[in-house]
Amino acid sequence: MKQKKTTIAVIGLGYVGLPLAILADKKGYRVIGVDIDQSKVKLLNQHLSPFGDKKLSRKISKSAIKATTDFSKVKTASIIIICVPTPVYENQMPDFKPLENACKSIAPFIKKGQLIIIESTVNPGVSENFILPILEKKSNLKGGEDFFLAHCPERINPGDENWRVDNIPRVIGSLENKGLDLALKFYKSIISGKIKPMNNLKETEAVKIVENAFRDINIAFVNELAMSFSRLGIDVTNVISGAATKPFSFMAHFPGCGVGGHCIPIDPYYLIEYAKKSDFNHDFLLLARKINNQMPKFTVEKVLEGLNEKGIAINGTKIAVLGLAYKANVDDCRETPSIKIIKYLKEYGAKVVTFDPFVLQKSSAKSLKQVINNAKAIVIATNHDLFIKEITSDLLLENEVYIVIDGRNCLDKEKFLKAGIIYKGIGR
Ligand code: SAJ
Repeated sequence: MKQKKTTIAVIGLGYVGLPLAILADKKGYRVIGVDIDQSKVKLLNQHLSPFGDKKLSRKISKSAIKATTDFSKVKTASIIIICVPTPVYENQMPDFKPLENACKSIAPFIKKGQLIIIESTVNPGVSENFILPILEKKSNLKGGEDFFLAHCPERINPGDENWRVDNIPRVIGSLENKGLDLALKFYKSIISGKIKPMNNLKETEAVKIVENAFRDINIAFVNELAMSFSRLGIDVTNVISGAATKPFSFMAHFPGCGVGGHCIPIDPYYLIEYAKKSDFNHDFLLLARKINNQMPKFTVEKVLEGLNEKGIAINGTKIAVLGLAYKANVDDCRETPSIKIIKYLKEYGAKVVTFDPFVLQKSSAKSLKQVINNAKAIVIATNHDLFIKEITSDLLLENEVYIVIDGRNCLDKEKFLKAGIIYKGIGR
């Protein structure tokens, strides 16, 4: 007799929820995907990807995920996994509205014995003090007894082919042991990476914030070095590569035109704001954020320097910004530094044109040739493989472009300098 498939419901079919839903489907679960975006649901039920990711499209075409906007469908699931975004407002305060709405939408349909897992990134205390009361109130059930609540912070790394949702190690915490056991059993059934049980929800919530704040402060460290070494005439990327020969106690990070994405520039603010409630100021985390937020302006200063060396005023001059996505070879523009670079250039009166092969719908030019045509300077804001391959000194000279600002230090500086092109990197 064929064993009945366990049904799981994934709430939020974005960069986190969709890969998880596809993986669970592949591992033999019956998967219901719930999203508020009707167009995304329609595409998925036609086995089409709502994202540009070709690999994901192929996996979707082979999956049996049932997508819906109807939250009542979660009542048939044994496990409900919430993977909705947790952005920050303009003032960097955490915006829990998507998470609150998701919890309020599923709560009326929670059944006894169900396990609810939060994958969204939240600061310590949110699962117990914010999410649990919503679930209990709207379901008239008791968390930890009638239903179980666990937290397993997402660790998706968009574009990474080595570390994927099926093999990235995870941490899990819960209100109590039964929930922890159920969650461990689920994740061990779909993930080959190590699954580490934590002592409680707060520790688990803190893990994700700490791992991303770690990255943010390390990027800020090299960004500050870049601004300092830029004045000292020292190539910071060579120095970092030298330091990286030390086989222990050093982890290379690299300076750039800014820190984007849905995790790194956002997660530290969760801890900064939460700690304030206990009258503690994370001065160091905040300083790192300020340094990283300076980088788009620093990049535009390099544009001004380059134009100045050619005696060109920026006002009315065409500047090509290459790259809108926040990191290489993805189409995600959340918190992308490019937006600030474009804003500052426009404030100086530049005529800005943009091109990103992964984000064509937002690009003002539709090809590399078009964006470079008649530009007096180009700014590499995203180190897409295409740019590294196609942006050569010959191409620039053919188009009479004599200034290149390499916001990701991804081009061969020496080649451009030899060709008589003004090359300015970030700290090199
Ligand atoms: N960046 C730098 N210098 C660096 C590394 C990154 O300026 O040395 C910039 C990138 O250009 C980008 C931003 O920082 O604008 C974020 O880059 P990222 O490589 O950290 O990419 P993310 O945002 O996709 O980070 C994810 C995170 N994964 C999760 O949150 C689950 C992060 O924890 C990972 O450390 C990161 O991938 C990774 O290691 O690639």
